Amino acid sequence: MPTSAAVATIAAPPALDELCINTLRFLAVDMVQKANSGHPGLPMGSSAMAYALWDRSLKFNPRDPRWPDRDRFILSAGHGCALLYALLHVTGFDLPLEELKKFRQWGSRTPGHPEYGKTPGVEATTGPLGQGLANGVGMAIAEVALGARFNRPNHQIVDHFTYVLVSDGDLEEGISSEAGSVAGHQHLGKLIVLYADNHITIEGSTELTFTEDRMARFAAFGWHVQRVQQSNDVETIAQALENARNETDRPSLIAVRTHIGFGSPHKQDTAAAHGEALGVEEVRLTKEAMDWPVSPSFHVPEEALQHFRRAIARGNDAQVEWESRFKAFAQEHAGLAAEFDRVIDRDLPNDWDMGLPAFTPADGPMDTRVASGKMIEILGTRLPEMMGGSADLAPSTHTNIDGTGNFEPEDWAGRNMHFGIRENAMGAILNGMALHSGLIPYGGTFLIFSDYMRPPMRLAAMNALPVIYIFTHDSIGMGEDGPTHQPVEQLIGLRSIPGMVVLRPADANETVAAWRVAIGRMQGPVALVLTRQGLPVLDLNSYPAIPTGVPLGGYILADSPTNGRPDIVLIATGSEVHLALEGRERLAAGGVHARVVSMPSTNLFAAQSDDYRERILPADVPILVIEAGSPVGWQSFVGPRIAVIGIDTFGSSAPGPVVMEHYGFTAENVCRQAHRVLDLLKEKAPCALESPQTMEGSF
Ligand SMILES: Cc1ncc(C[n+]2csc(CCOP(=O)(O)OP(=O)(O)O)c2C)c(N)n1
Repeated sequence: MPTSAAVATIAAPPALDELCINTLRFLAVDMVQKANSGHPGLPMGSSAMAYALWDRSLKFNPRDPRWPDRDRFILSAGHGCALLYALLHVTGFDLPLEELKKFRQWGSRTPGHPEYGKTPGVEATTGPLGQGLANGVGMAIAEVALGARFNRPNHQIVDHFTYVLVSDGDLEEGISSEAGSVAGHQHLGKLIVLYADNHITIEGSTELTFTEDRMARFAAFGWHVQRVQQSNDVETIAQALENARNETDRPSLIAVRTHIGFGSPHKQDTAAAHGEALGVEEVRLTKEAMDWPVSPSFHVPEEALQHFRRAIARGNDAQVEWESRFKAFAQEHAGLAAEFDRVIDRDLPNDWDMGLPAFTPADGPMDTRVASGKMIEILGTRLPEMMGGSADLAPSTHTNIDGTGNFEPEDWAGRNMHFGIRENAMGAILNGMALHSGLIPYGGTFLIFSDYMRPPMRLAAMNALPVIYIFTHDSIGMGEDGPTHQPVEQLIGLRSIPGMVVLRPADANETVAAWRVAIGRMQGPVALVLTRQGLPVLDLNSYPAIPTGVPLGGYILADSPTNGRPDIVLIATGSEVHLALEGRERLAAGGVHARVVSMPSTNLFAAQSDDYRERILPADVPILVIEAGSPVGWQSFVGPRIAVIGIDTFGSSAPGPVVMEHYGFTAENVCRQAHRVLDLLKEKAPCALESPQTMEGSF
């Protein structure tokens, strides 16, 4: 068990630095203690290196957290977010001390892990380890790509660094190797990673699990690597950061030998400091050992605050200086400057979707992946901010934009990205590109391998990031490769991610409409699910509802001959729509009037009004669903009236019972919903449940 004597062996920084570092440390300790929940260890050990970065070099403006040329900082080890919140508060972001006191409570701006969009200054939602590091790679890619497009001689308007703070867990996750390899290969010299090398994870020492030479591993990826032995040695850490910035050809990893729970007499250097409050007594002992007032808690010494708050003037100066440079740039390159503003705001040019192709049956049969490829060609030419590629499947996913060149170290202006066979990193890199802003990122692979990129897709949905996925080979219809490559449960899996829009178009014309939805969606990811096999092209003269129907998720493609009440509704998606049309004809021959509803997106359909959905799927008409995928999820459309108490949004950070109650998981709500269903059945009325927690017809 380490003692306070062990603490004393670690060199102390000069007085003001030490005061500032301890301010961060004890704010984090007090936040976790007050919430009685969270992770004090990493903040306590990493405060000095975070301070070295934020105080000495990070370019940011607390009063304008979205300023385009700010440095990006990602806390990949999101569990240590008390440190980030402390930094944001003391440097003057709009995060009052009161918010720190509400750490992990319902409705606060200090959730249990950093959430993009909830807290000013938080650049990415992190917590799932490894993702933040790969987000950083995506941000660094965005920086060089935008630099290549917009910078001109004497006008460096895109010129910032991306910093990431990682823990052991981040580097243990496989995604760190995928992303590290991409960063090294691409020579992303402005990516700088600080590693809290504290030798401890949840189960104990890293000796249990993590014994390779991490420095050698990243050096092998092509990184510049440095070690700092003294975790509190601000000057040496600042010097290492300076070295890293001067190393322009390689990304940098700086391993700082930190000590989890630094300063805690009984918990420093133990896993006990990782994931629970220190405890009232240990907080007292730690504060006493480090000469910090035991009370009041949340103590911020005036001298430290004044020092930290210099960040406001510094940040303002940096931004003003950049704005004057941007003005000079705009004077010389007016069109380019306007274009820069447009892409940073993710505005679209007025005519971006004018004159998109209308395919005819003579063009078919056509795989929807091929139709998508044609759209990428067209849209990629109109929208230079589109940038993406595939995880080594571009010839199959049709994701390249011809004539734009490859994104590679020799040509960062290239827009065709070769992610290599690294789906997880691809997803997280796309997220980083979207978080950076200025690009419309997209990435493709076979639908089956979307499983490999589910973690970043979930985060894209949570962060409402406009990322586009192109998933081809979308069903057993892809054929010979067999069950390892034939997706079954992936469709419902994707649909079940709150905020994800999945579109599975039925032909080339629905694919055009699907791309229009994807590009037009400013917030939130879209998955385009496409066939490998050729499909007949639906004639727009016979099926004029396609362009307006697809954005609604589901629409009547072909109705019963009388246009009256159908005997049955056939719902189909993607390639199975053609089967439904054929079935409808055969049924008609036997006197059965069938309506074909094409439903490229259950997510979009579920978001339509009850009235619209009722019109498409009348309550008392039987339904047959045809989709070459798992039937799970369709029941809520096709069964008798069903009410579900479930969750169709992401959760919230607060004590468990509070969260459950807010999401409707109470006995009272069970009774209320049961009575509503009973009443509805009695009335035989169409179901119109309105509670946000009641997912009638959702997935
Ligand atoms: C993908 C993923 N798996 C598991 C976890 C749960 N988890 C949170 S922190 C952690 C490891 C803690 O070790 P380390 O990364 O070294 O952080 P430290 O102990 O220094 O705080 C784990 C397994 C997670 N957040 N993300």
